[in-house]
Amino acid sequence: MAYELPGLPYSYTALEPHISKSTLEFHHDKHHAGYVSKFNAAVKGTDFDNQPIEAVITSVADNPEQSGLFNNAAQAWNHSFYWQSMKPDGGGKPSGELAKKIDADFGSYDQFAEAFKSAGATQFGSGWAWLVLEDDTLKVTKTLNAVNPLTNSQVPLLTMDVWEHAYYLDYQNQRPSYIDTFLNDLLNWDFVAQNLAAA
Ligand code: MN3
Repeated sequence: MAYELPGLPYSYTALEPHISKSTLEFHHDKHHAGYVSKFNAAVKGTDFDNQPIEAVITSVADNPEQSGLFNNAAQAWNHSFYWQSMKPDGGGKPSGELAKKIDADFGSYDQFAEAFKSAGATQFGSGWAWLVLEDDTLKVTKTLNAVNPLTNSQVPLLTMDVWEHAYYLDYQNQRPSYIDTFLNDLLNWDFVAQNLAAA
């Protein structure tokens, strides 16, 4: 059964001026769509054909012979998760139970923000920054290329794409500016809270 490309959870102009319509059109309609169609082609006829995409990702993560299937499955999943990690008028500090959990596990919101910025800025080349839950504790991590926390038995709560295609049209080589904007204007804490509650 083919995995379907999910639509964006907002309009193509909804994140402007922070992320342009042009970026979302290329990023969703070309990059994300490309991963989805390559994943569907790679999984077709294999033992994984009818499995949930998360099961495919964790099953083939450690098998170098399945790297094509892994990379496209993980990138299809990562992008779906990334769209939901942003919202119009997002960003800033979380509230309620989530704010308390951030304070308890990082010391303060500012310490979380510094850790997240650093993860995104220091991921050399292409990859992702994440907020995850591991053994009931919040952690910030970064991953290379398509790798995601599902392969480390961590629960993903939030992600930020730091591949150049995520920000180059709007920020050129200024990755730190994109990261600041993600934290201040885009981050969807409702999605984080929902993932934490389900964990
Ligand atoms: Mn991307």
